[in-house]
Amino acid sequence: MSVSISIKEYLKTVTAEVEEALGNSFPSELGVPATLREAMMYSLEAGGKRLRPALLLSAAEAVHGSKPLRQAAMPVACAVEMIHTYSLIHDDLPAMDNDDYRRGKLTNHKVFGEAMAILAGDGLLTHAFYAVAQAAKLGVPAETVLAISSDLALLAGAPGMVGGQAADILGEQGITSLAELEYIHLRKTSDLMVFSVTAGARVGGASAAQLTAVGEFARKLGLAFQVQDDILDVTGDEAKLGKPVNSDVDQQKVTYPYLIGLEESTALVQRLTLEAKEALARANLTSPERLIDIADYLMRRDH
Ligand code: GRG
Repeated sequence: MSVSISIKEYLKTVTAEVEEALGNSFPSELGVPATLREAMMYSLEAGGKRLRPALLLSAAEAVHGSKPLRQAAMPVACAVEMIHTYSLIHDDLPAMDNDDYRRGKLTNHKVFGEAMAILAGDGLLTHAFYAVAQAAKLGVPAETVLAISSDLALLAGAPGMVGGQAADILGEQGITSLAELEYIHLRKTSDLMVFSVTAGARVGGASAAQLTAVGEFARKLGLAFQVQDDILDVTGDEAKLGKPVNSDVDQQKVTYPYLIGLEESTALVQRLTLEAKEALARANLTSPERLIDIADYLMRRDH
C-alpha cells in the first residue's frame, strides 16, 4: 500500500478519474435529448472540488486497504456528484437563491432557461440511482448496492439534504439559535458527506460498527466544512471589497460567524475536525490516512 503522494496530488488524480467517468455518464445509446444532455453536462463539467467522490473513494480504500476498489466504487462516486450538482442547479434557481454565477460560470438557468435547468436537475437526480445500480456490474454485491441506494434516498432526500433545504427556506429570517443552524447544516451539508463516506465504506466491506464510526466522522466533517464555508464567505467577501476582516460580523445572513463571531467559528472548525478524527479512529480502518489528510486539508482550505 502506498499513501506517500501528497493530499493535493491525490485529490488531483481522483478528480481527473472522476471527471473522466462523469464524461461517460450519458452515452448516446441512452437516447437523451441533446439540449437536456448539454444542460446536465454543462453543470457536471463545470469544475468544483469533487470532494464527495474523493471522500467516497478514500473511504472504500481506507476500509479495504487497496486501490483496485476505485473502479468498483466509481459509479457510486459519480452518483454522489450528480446529486450534488443537481442540488446546486436547483439551489441557484430564481425560486431559491436566484444566483447568476456558480463556480465562476453562469448558472444553469442563465444559460439554458429555468425549465431546462429544472429538468437538468431532475435528470441528474434520477440518473444517480441508475449509476449506483451500475456498481453491481463491477463486482459490488447486490445487497451492498441495495443498501447504498436506500442510504442515498434517505440522506439526499426529504429526511436529509432536501429536508435541510426546506428547513432553511422555512426558517429564513427567523433563525436565531445555533441549534437551528446546526439542524439545517447537518442535513444540507453533512448528510451527503455521510452518504459518501458510508457508501465508500460499504463498497470496501465495512462492518456495522465501522459504518457507524465513519458516519460520525462525516457528520462532524460536514459541519466543520460548513462552518469553514461560512467563515470564507465573510473573509472572502471582505477581502474582495478591500475591507479589513474583523470579528464584528454584521451581515444579514444568519451564519456561524454571525451568531458566534469569526474567532469562535474558527475554533469550532478545529474542534469539529478533531472530533471527526476521533470518530474515525474508533472505526479501526486498515488505512485511514487519506481520510485524515482530507479532514486536515478541509480545515486549512481557503476556497
Ligand atoms: C435544492 C434540494 C436542494 C438542495 C440544495 C446544496 C444545497 C442544498 C444548497 C447549496 C448552498 C449550500 C450552502 C449548500 C451547503 C453545502 C455546500 C457548502 C455546497 C457547496 O459544496 P462545495 O464547496 O461545492 O463542495 P463545489 O463547487 O466545490 O462542488
